[in-house]
Amino acid sequence: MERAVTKMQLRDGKSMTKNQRLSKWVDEVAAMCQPDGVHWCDGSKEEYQQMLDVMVEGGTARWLNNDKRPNSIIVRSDPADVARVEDRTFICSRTKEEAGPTNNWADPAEMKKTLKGFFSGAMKGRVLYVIPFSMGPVGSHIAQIGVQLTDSPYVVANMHIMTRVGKRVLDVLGPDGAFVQCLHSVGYPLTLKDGSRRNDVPWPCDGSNKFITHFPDTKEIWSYGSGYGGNALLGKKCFALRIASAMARDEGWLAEHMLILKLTNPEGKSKYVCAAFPSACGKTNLAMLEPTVPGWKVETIGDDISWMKFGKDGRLYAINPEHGFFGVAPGTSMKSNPNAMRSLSKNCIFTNCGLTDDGDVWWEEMTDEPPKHLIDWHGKDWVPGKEAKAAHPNARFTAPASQCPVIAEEWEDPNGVPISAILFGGRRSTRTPLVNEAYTWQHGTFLGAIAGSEKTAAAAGKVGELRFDPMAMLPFCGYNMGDYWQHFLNVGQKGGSAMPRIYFVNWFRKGADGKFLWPGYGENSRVLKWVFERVDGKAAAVDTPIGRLPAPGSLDTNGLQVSEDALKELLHVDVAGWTEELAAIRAHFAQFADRLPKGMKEELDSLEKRLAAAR
Ligand code: OXD
Ligand code: MN
Repeated sequence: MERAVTKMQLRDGKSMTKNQRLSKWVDEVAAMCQPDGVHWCDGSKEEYQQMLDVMVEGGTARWLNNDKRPNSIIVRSDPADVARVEDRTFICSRTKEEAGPTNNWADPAEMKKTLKGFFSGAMKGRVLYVIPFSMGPVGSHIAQIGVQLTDSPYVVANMHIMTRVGKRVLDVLGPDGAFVQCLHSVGYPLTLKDGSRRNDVPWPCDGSNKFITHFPDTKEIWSYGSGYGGNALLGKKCFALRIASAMARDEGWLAEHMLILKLTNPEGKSKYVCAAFPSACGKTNLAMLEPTVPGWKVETIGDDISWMKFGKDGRLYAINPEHGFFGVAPGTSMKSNPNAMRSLSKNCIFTNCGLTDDGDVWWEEMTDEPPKHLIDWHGKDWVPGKEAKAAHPNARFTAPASQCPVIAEEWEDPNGVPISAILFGGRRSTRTPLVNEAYTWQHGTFLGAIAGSEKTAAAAGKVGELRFDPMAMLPFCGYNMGDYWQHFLNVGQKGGSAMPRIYFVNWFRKGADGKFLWPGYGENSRVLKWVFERVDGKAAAVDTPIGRLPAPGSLDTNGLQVSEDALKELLHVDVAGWTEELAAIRAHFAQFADRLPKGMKEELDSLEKRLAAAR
């Protein structure tokens, strides 16, 4: 296969910046990785189109039918490169303790030495792209700048959608502005160390040598061997969560794995809510929800990440650091998330989805009736009933956020939006009620710290066993989780009564028959309404050992197709079950030893006492 990239006009963009540190770093990386050329990205539409052409000409992508999905491509990855690789993800802080028991740690100097071996000559035969990007509206005081160096046109195109790229970012960076260094290579040089040459492949990667490494002390990311999603689009999980969480700890703000939504009541009053759920628990669906409660409106600010800083009024203001949606495709449909489907109508990148005979995409559950034939994500013929999936379960769409029909007009406000409530959630079939309000910020931090999901039959381990995923940050916290909880408590102390209220929600409780008790999706607006009215001091609640639950009649059930018994069960506090769970919480906390905040111990003891009193 000939390299289309040689036909590209490369831009020597050194003159685009006066930032010496940046120019020097690009030179150093070029000397180490030995690309054929260097291209500085200006972030223009033309450049984006050129990247798509490069991918199509090089065999990485193909155009979808322009009448059905204008200006959109489909890409198939190597089957050895389909998801984030948590076991190959490292936090290289000074000490192992700083990374904590929930992260893989590696010594920073050792890791750099190992990686230099892999990166040397890694870009031979390729172009090194320099991508200056802003996480958050360019110039916002909450935003941060990064520069990604990569040899992947797929990454360049995705970064164009997911972040704000180009010259305007360098202008804000100025001669001595700070930026996060994000170095990436797919790890597939076209000239090998012994001098032999090889042809390019549609999805170059190094399937057996992946390293997703973070250096929080020097604010660097080095990612090698994978071209997929969170491993390769370094602005997202690597920067906006792992590195940013460590920056937030040092600087007194919050970098969270949370959607941001705007909720408006029938009187036209709006509040902003953040919500953290583990991956694949419906964050994108909640962020774009169509309420079933008449007169209420949900609009989207972000679907995955929230950066929050204190405003002059002492409240927490959030921005969405991203510029697009990198969502899981399977399961997304006009039923589960019509606004996501509408966001995908054009200008999108689809990865590992099925390709229909009329040149469109399809994935499991997209429509009730599957197409009669398609080409699956492996490039093979697929017909309904075939055991193999048409789309990989982690198939993704990359879509500009501006295409979402319910994007809030203030989604790019550089000052962010003031947050009234934070929801934590997980996937629990028992015990955890539909909604539960924390008594205090400290109690809410505790509820976030014990968030988790039950293992399903598909995963290793005992079915029903709880996997704690504190604040949905387990794979994304860039430092010791115990210190992270302490930071959460410190921020709460600083904000005092101006802090958002904290809630725990669970859409996944099941009845004795094993069926979900709550219909979810648009009906979740009933819970959002209760939260809104609690913050407004209008909805009533009852105190229980685990927190404040909706008082009888305070949750709007008008028109809801759920039986009285199911509702009772959804709001029932299972004192015996929670008492049983205390041991698991103690064991979860014990791993943090002396880094477990005193406030967390206090909350656990108080919970135990309240449960004992209720027995
Ligand atoms: C994501 C994730 O891709 O959480 O957003 O895995
Ligand atoms: Mn996520």
